[in-house]
Amino acid sequence: MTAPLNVGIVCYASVGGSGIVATELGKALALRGHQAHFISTETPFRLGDFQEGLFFHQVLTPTYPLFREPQYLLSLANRIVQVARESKLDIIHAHYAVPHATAAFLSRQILTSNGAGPRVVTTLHGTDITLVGSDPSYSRIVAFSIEQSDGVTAVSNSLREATYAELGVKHPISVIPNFLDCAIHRRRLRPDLRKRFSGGDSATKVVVHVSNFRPVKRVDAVIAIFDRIRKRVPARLLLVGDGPDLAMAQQVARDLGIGGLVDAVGAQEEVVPLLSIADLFLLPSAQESFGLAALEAMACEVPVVASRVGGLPEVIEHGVSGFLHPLDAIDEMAASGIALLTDESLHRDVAQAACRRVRTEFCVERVVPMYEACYRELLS
Ligand code: GMT
Repeated sequence: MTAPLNVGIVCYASVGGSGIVATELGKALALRGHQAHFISTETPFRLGDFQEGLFFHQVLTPTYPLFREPQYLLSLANRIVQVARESKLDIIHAHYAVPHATAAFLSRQILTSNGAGPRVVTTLHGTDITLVGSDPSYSRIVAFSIEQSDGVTAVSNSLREATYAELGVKHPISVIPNFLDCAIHRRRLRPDLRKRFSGGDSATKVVVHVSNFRPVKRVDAVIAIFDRIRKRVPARLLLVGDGPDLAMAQQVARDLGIGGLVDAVGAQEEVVPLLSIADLFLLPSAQESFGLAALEAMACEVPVVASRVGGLPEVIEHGVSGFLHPLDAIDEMAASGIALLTDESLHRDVAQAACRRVRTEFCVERVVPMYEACYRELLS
C-alpha cells in the first residue's frame, strides 16, 4: 500500500472556479486517506461540514501604518512555511499562479535543505495566465514562478498552449481537467423551485447563467441572447452568483423592458437545485480556460450554449453535448437556444449527451488519481 500524503492546498477562498476545484480536490484527497491542509485567507467556499483529514490554516496579513499595500505574498509564504513544518507537508499545491506559485516558490526556498523538503505543484486555472498573469506588470515573475515549480498542471490543452505562447514557459505542463462529484451533481426534481422561477406557468422555460459576474463573463451578452430567446419562447432568466457586473446586467434588462423576467439570487453554495430546474444554460464568456460552470450544468442535464473560446471545445462537443458559437455571434447563440427550447427531442438528446460526457470524462474518481499520480511522480 502506498503511504498517504500530506498536501498543502493554497487557494483563493472566494467564489470562483479555482477555489472550488481546489476545495473539491482537498475533500477528495481526504476521502482517499490523505491529509489536505487548506492555506487561505478564509475557510474555502463549499468546504462543508467537518471531514476527517481536512484542515484549514488561515492566512492573516497584518497592516502597519507605513504599508499602503497589504503584504499578502509575504504572509502567505510565511504561513506555508509554518504549516509545512508543523504538518510535514509532502506537497505544496498552489492553485492560481498569481501570486500563489510565487508564495509556494518562496516557501520551498526556505524549507528545502539538501534537496529534501516539499515539492511544489502549480495548477493554472485561466485568468491567472490569460488576463492577470500575462499583464506586463506581472508576467515575468509569474513565468519565473511557474518555471520554478516542480510540477505544473493546467485545466485544459488550450490553457497549456496559452501558457507556452503568452509567457514563454518551457516547463512541461500536464493537463488535468476540472471535475465534479458526480454523485452530487445530478438532476434532482424540485417542483417548488421550478414553479418559483418559471412564474408558475408550465409552458415557461427557465434559462440560467451562473458566474462571478466579472467582465470576462460578458453578462450583457447573456441578457442580449435571452432577450432574443424570450421573443420566440416564453422564458424567464435566472442569474446565480454575484460580482461587479451583476447590477449592470440587471440595468440592461430593465432598459430592454425585460427586468420583470429576470431573477437574481446572488451567490449560492448549492447550485445543483437551481441547475436542476433549468432548461438552458448560457455561457458567452470572452475567455474560459475550461468552464466549470458549464460542466455543472451538463451534469444536471442542462444543455449549454456557449462561446467557442479557450477550453470550452474540450468540454462541449458542438451539436452533440451543447452548442458553441463565435464570441460575437449573439444571433446564432440565441438561435441554438430557441432550437433547444422548442424541439423536445433535440433537447433530450443534447441533455443526455452532456450528462453522459461528464460521467465518462470528468467525475472525481477519474480525475483525482491524475493529481495523486502527479504528486507521487515528483516524490519518487
Ligand atoms: O476567472 C474566473 O472566472 C474565475 C477563475 C478562477 O480561477 O476562479 O475560473 C477559471 O478557473 C476555473 C477552474 O479551473 C475554470 O473552469 C474557468 O474556466 C476559469 N475561468 C476563466 O478562464 C475565465
